[in-house]
Amino acid sequence: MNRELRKAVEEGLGAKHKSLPSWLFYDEKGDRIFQQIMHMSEYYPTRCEYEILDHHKEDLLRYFESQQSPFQLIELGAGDGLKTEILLRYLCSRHVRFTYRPVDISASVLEQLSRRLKKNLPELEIQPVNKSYYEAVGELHGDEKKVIFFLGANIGNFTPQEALAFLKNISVHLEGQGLALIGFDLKKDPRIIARAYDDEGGITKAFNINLLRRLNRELGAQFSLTQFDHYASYDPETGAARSFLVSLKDQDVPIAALKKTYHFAHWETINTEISQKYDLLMIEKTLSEAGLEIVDLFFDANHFFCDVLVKKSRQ
Ligand code: AVJ
Repeated sequence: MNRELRKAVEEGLGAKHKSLPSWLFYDEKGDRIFQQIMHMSEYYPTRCEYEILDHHKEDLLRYFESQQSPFQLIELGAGDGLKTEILLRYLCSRHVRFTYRPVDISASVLEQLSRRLKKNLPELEIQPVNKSYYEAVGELHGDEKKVIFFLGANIGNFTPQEALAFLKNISVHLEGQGLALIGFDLKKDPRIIARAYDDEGGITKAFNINLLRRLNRELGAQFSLTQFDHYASYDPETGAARSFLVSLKDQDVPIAALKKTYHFAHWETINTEISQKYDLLMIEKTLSEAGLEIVDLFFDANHFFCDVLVKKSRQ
């Protein structure tokens, strides 16, 4: 983990336009701040997807059952799994035979999830996987039928090109009767999106700045947490919402574990996240290029968010 971390930081801060990968957000404190984000009034995606899963649980069950159980329900980037719990509860109440395999890069969030589910749904068979989803997808095998969940607009952290590559990889693992349910955050009033990534209460700012605190702790970096600000932008043409840390002065920051010092010019930025928004045309095009066929589309009442059920296309 530490090697990966060092490599990511070295690459990102060594680039002409500095960046840090968004998986760095999720240390213990970052997990907690993200849970706060999910409860913010400005952050609509969680509520929308909650609504979708709740309203369409019968439909989803029908699709899952049309193939014979038992199946593996693999959730990539499960996080605290609160949304998925609605569906898990429903599947358990219907005595559907499946194993739930939540995959997450954060050990602490997985731990929390497993503990809660063991208590709330003792009959659920659960096998947590503490890995990045790249690793987890690479290790998918076996003949057992798979239903892959990639919810919460996690796919938005990829650029559209990266998303395509990732989906191609998923399609390889849907051989046979596999299904995948993928969450896409949709283009909407740009002001609503802008607010979701720059809330009044400064929680998203704290989330972004926490990344520097993590580098201070884990790599012996000396970032001053007050000398960087949070800035979020949304481009309604491309659908890219992007987050930055902005250097508030000309400064040099040593990072002990890398034996390097990085220079930040006044107003220089570090791009820390992309949260890509899609329209239906982009979704259809991306999925079909990835070799996936749409089985069904589920929306919330506002059409802010969309969960798409796909299978591998024939041919
Ligand atoms: C967890 C990637 C879905 O991009 O909306 C929330 C993370 N970042 N606020 C998103 C996030 C800032 C979130 N995802």
